[in-house]
Amino acid sequence: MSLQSQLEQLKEESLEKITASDNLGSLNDLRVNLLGKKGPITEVLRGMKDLSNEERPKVGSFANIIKNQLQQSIDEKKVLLEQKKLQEEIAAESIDITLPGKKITAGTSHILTQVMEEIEDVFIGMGYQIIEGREVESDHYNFERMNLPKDHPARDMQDTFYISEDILVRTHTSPVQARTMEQHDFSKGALKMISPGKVFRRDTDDATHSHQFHQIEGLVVDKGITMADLKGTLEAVMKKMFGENRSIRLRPSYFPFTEPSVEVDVSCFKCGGKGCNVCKYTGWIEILGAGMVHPKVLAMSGIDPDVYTGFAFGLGPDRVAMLRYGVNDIRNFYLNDVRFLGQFQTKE
Ligand code: 2U9
Repeated sequence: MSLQSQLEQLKEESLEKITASDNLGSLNDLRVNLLGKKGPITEVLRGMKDLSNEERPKVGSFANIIKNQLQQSIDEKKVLLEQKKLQEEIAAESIDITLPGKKITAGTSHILTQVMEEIEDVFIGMGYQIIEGREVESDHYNFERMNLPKDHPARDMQDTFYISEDILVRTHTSPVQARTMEQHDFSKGALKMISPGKVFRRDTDDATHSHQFHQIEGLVVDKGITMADLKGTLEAVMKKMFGENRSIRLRPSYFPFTEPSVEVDVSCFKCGGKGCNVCKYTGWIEILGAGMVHPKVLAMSGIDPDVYTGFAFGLGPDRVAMLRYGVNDIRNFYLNDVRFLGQFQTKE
């Protein structure tokens, strides 16, 4: 058999082996065996010494062509086998995208923050300013300016934590209103404000008392403000907070900083007034304290009570949240137990 035929046959056999190779390792072995120094092509070329000068270069170049063809075929096969290997690896490592993902629990704002912001929105809609003020106050603004002079019996109900003889943590948010009143420029219009925030009292904590709780107090001062404004405003607010079908009733009361003073009840949002566990079978829920700002309180803030009048009110967001969500212990709001707090997802 001529060398050329041998080479041709070798080529065919080698191509078959390359085609049959099914992994990169065996393909590499094949490359070393076929094209290496001890390979069959080199072996066949050893017989070239017996050829004529004319034949030798022809066979030589034919052998090179075959070597190049085999090299190319091996390279192509290598690419295929690498792709196949990659596919197998991907298949083995693949993620099942149909599996449910890990749930990320998003935080929520505290339920009291949610309730307070909702109430603030009602007042913003009615043109009120929101003023937060300070939590550490002076005896002067917290008590004196609210018509609670030293030794006034109502101070007993508002004992608090003292930083010094005259500096304390506020017992209500009223000092914010006293500070705002003395700054207000009535030539620019009525004073309409609410002050939401933390307040503190020296109380023994139980299901309905906490030494720290929240208030939202409101104040409107202008010429000609009457009890009718108080009633209309609070009725509108209660309807926005508890539903359009709500009504309110006023009962006489006493606060040192308002005269006359009233307690405000709202008809029960659960039973509509028929009587149920929420309203303790009375049909009414006690929700606000209010009154016309005491003339002395106006005067102490530099406002002439013969020219200006005002109404004020206070409500407890803790109580609103307890009623609305059926929370029977105020301390839940302050224990920071996420099993409790996590139940109140922020409404978007
Ligand atoms: C100024 C003048 C008067 C604020 C008022 C109440 C009645 C009241 C309580 C409700 C539940 C406090 O949160 S609570 O515990 N508040 O009953 N608050 S009138 O009167 C003011 C405030 C500021 C200058």
